Amino acid sequence: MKLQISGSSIELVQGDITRQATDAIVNAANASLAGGGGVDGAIHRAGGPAIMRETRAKHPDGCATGQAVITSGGNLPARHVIHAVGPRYGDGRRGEPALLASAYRRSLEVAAENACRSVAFPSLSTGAYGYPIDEAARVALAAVIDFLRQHAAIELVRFVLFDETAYAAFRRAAAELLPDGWGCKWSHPSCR
Ligand code: AR6
Repeated sequence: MKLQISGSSIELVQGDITRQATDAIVNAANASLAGGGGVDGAIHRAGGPAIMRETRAKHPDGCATGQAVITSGGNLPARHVIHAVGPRYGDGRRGEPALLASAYRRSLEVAAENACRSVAFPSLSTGAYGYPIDEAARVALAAVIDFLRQHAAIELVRFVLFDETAYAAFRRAAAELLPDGWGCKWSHPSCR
């Protein structure tokens, strides 16, 4: 599914973020940038040890929740990895939505500062960190739409959703947030 926001596009696809040839892919990292499971494990496995070496050298103090830092992409098709730290979900009243929105916004700011025009995101915080997928999808899309309305530097944001549940949640959120502006340029029957 493809959405148009000002001069930029948002794509929703189901797939594996490590295979994306965008200028940058975003990692769902932890605050110590220590590596882990989920997307983080997959990115370091596919990208090779150079990413962790650079992370340790450039960001020895880690990265606060809601923030993002950048490294090169090692062996990945993407040139850069942006390591973003989403919040662990508690009860939803501990600032989780603002921290999650910040992780998306900061990732895009860091991408723009590093001349990236296309960025692929996983669904931050919705695996090990337990953020409910429907709420997370709304926060993620709203944050990206807000950013793209104000900045022309990023031409493409692709959400790469690992499973059908996450993909469906993002599609529902897109239909809610942009009731007139969503649609698939390929017109798959399933996208109508
Ligand atoms: N491509 C795209 N999405 C993926 C992939 C992939 N290859 N693999 C998993 N997902 P998670 P978090 C989805 O747990 O919740 C790590 O240990 C997955 O289905 O990766 O932000 C870090 O080191 C889920 O929907 O990230 C942190 O300690 C989404 O990515 C912690 O987990 C996010 O799941 C971060 O937790």
